[in-house]
Amino acid sequence: MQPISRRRALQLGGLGLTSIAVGTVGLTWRTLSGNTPAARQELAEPSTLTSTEGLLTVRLEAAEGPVRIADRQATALSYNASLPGPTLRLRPGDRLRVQLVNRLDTVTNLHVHGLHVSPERNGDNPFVTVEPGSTFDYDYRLPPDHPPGMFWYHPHHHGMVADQIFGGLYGAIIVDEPESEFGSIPITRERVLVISDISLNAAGNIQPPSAMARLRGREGDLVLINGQSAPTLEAKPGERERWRILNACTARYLRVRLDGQRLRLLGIDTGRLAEPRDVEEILLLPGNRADLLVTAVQETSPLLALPYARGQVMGMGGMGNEPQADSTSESSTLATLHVTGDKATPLPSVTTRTRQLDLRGKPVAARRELTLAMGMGMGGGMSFAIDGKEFAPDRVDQTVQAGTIEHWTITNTSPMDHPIHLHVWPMQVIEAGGKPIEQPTWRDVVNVPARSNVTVRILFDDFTGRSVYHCHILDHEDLGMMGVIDVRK
Ligand SMILES: [Cu+2]
Repeated sequence: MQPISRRRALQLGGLGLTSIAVGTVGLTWRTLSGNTPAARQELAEPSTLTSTEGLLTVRLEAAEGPVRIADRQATALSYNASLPGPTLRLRPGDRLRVQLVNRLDTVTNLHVHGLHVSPERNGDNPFVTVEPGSTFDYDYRLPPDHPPGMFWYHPHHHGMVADQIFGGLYGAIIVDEPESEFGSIPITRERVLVISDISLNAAGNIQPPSAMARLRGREGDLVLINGQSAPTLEAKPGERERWRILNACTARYLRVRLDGQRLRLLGIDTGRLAEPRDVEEILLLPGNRADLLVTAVQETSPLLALPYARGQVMGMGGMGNEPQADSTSESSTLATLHVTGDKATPLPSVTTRTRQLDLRGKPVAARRELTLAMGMGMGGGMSFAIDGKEFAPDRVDQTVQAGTIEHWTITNTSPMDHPIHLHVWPMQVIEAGGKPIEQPTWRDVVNVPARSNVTVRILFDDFTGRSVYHCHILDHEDLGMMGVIDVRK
């Protein structure tokens, strides 16, 4: 039997079926997963695989099967039977070889999100198809000047992406600072925090989203951190931690707060800010990562994800059984940080400075205007398009000259925000809503707010080949909001 969704339950409640609805809703994975403080677990990290002598060779087996989620046995998708998959730790100049084994009953492939590597052949090629029961050998070569940061891997086969990531297929990649800079940030410890969301029914199986949830971009009713539900972290007063936070959610925007402690942002997505910046809140779009210094100050702080209003799917009255609700996520407690014990010996202060590349004022080879739109499609369904076209793998939408800088203005005519992601080449955001940004930021996922626009500059420095740009609300990408870029010599 299909368990009744909470919204559906509310509707049934309105029809006088409250007792039935409540009875069913009581039996979800979330309520079974013990939310009492005694049941809370310490945060555990995914296993880490580190390169040696410039090489990391990994076998990733994608399969459906038993896996621990929120401290119980569920049935989901995972790499190597763990959710998240192993963390891959690299240095600039390294070679990463991944043997992807597809034990799923659907096609898949692998994308290394944010890595600046070749998109051709068995590199970061989103056009590869790995059939069920077969394997594919990926070979990624990081340039010696690859920026440090947190990146991640996940499937990217068009039409399958949202289901496979929501189901549990993701893992972190960390590119450390080059040897010469290692140790430049004194810390007590480092933590990898992979945030994801999922919906499971009472039996612990994945709950597929409704048609309307796909249009909005599905948000799971469980928000996980390293596959756990609201775990605890401990630190001594004065300790300084480096947190690498990934938003691996399929569509959920995360407004992350940790009130009471001191937060300094080292970078978002790729590379580092010119210098650490004090922050109170970080907005992480789906796919974004934060490199954050946390200095323990106060006794206890919840790590919160506050609601973010992504807008509405308009003109969809009569579609599906659900009311026309907007896409504002609920507030959730991701974890709790307990600061206890004796005061730690103070660490040397952070003096790190980095020179950031600035593409403003540089010669631009081409200016492009891209338009993200939602509308009624041919068959009466909703269409998600870029420049009026849905994704077609054999059509090239943007041809770019390698070795040049381009200036892209991306306009969103729809009533929902869309986070735009370009593979391989990071974007420097220079304008938002037509106004220049004082301190331009480097991102590989950029928010294009509802009925607004952003302007970015992109350095197509070295790699050639075909790749993609798309909305990182992965249901929208699967529904067609993706284009093909071809960078040629
Ligand atoms: Cu979108």
